[in-house]
Amino acid sequence: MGQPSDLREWIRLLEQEGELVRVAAEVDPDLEITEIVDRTVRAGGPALLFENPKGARHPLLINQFGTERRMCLAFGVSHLDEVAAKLEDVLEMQPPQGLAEKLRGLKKLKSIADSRPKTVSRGACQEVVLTGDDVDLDLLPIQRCWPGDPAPFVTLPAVITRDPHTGTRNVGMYRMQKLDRRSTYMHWQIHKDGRADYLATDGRIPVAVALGLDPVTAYSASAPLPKHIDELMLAGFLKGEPVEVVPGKTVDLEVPANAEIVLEGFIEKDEVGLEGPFGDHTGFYTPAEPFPIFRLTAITMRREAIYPSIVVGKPPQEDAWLGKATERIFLPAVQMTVPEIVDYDLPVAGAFHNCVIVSIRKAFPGHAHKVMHAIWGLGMLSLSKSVVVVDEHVDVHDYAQVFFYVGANVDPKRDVVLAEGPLDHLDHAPTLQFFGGKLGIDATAKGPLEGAREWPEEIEMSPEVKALVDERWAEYGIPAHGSGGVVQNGAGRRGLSRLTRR
Ligand SMILES: Cc1cc2nc3c(=O)[nH]c(=O)nc-3n(C[C@H](O)[C@H](O)[C@H](O)COP(=O)(O)O)c2cc1C
Ligand SMILES: [Mn+2]
Repeated sequence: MGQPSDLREWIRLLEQEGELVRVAAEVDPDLEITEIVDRTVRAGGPALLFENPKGARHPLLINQFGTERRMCLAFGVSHLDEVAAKLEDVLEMQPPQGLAEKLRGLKKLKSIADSRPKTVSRGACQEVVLTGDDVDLDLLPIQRCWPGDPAPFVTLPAVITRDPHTGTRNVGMYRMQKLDRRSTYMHWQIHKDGRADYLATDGRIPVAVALGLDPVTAYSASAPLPKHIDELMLAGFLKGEPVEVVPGKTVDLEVPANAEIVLEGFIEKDEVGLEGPFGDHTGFYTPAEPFPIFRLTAITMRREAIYPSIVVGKPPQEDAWLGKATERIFLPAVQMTVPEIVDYDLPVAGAFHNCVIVSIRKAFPGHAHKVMHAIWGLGMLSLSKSVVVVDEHVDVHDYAQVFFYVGANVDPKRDVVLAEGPLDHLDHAPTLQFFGGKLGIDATAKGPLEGAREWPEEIEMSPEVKALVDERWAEYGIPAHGSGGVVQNGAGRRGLSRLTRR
C-alpha cells in the first residue's frame, strides 16, 4: 500500500475507507468546531471536512489523524511498528559481507539518497498567488479553539526556516496566533529548531508555512529530529519518494509543491509581542508570553484550497496519534544510543513530556539509573519529567502491569531518583519555568549489589500445565478466553494504551 501523494488523495482515500464525513452545514470556526471535534475524537469518530465554515472562503479538514487506523492508513502500513522497522533497517546497517549483502546495502543507501527533497519548477501550491493588499488571512477558516483563547490560531502548520549559517532547512509544527489579516505570532518554544534559526539571524529571517500536506509530510513537521536533519528528508524516506519543493514567490525558501496553502513572509529579530493564552495540549491554558511576529508577504494556494486544522486540549485529542507515531517511529533511533532499551511508552495522559515508561535488558547494578540519565540526556526526551524503568519482560504499554511492578519492586528510599534538569516549555508545575525536578523510579528486580535482600521468584505456571490446559480448554465448557466475562488483565489494556500492541 502506498501513501497518499497530497492532501486531496488522502481525503479520497479516507472517503473510500469510510473514514471521512463531509459536513455541509454552516459551522463556526469560533469554538463550535472544537466542541464537535472533541466529541468526535473521544468517540473514535471519522475525519471531518467542514465544507462551509462560517465567514471563510475555504473548507476545513480536521481529525485526519484521530485514530490508530487512520494513522496507519497515512503511512500505508498495518501497524506503526512497520514504519519503525524501515528506519531500523537503515540505522542498523553493518559493513556488508558477500555480494548479496553488498547489493542490499546499496539499495538501502539509495533509499536514503532518494529521500532528499527534489526541486521542481512548478507546484500546485502556487496556482493562486496573493501579494500586497490581497494577502488576507480572513480567507481561511482559522479556528479559535477554546473560550480563553484571545484570537484564532493556525494549529497544523509546517513552518519552514533555514539555518542562516549552515543553510540547513528545518520544518517544525509551531502554532500561530492570528494578529491581523497579514500577521501572526510564531510560537516556537525555546528548545525548538525554528527558534534556534531565528536566534541565529542578525535581522530578518524568511519563513514559509505550508498548510494542507500529504499526511506523512504533515507528520514529519512534528517529528523531533536533530537540528541538522531536514524533516522533509524524513518525509521523503518514509514515503519512499522525495518531497517535491518549489521556490517561494516572495521568500528565498523552497516550499512543498503539493501544499494546499503556503504563507510566505519574514520575522524581524526584535519584533515580539505577547502571544496567548492558548488552551494547550497539557490540558491547561498556557499563559501569555513574548513570541516573535510573522509578517506575511504572500499567500499562495491551490485552486479551491482546503485548510487543515487540529484541536489540542485535555488529552486524549487528535495529537495523541501524532505523538504515538513519533513514539513508535523513533524507537530504533533511541535504541541506537541506548541499546539496552527494549521498548518504551509515553502515556497520552502524560501529554508526552510528563512520563516515560521504559523496559530494559538489565545487565549490571544501577543499570536502571543509567537509562534514566540517558533519557534525560536524549533529544526531546530530555524534557521528560518522570521515567519509570521496568525489566524486559514487562509490557510497557500495559499500565496495570507497570503499576504492579512499581508497587511490588520499589523501595522508595532506595529506588526513587530525584534529579533536576530542563523541563518542557509548557510545564506549569515546576517553580521555575523550563527547569526543575525530575523523578526516576527503578521498578526492575534488584540484586544484592544494589542493596537488596534475596529477590523472590515471580510466580509462573509451568509450561507443561499451560499446554495441557490449552489442549483441554474446550472440554471444560468455559466461555472463550478474552471475552464473555473471563477476567482480563485490567484497565491498562484498554483505550489508547492498546494501540501499540500487536
Ligand atoms: C499539533 C501540534 C502542535 C504543536 N505546537 C507547537 C508549538 O506551538 N510550539 C512548539 O514549539 N512546538 C509545538 N509542537 C511540537 C513540535 O512540532 C515538535 O517539537 C517538533 O519536533 C518541532 O520541530 P523542531 O524539532 O524542528 O523544532 C506541536 C506539535 C503538534 C503535534
Ligand atoms: Mn528540526
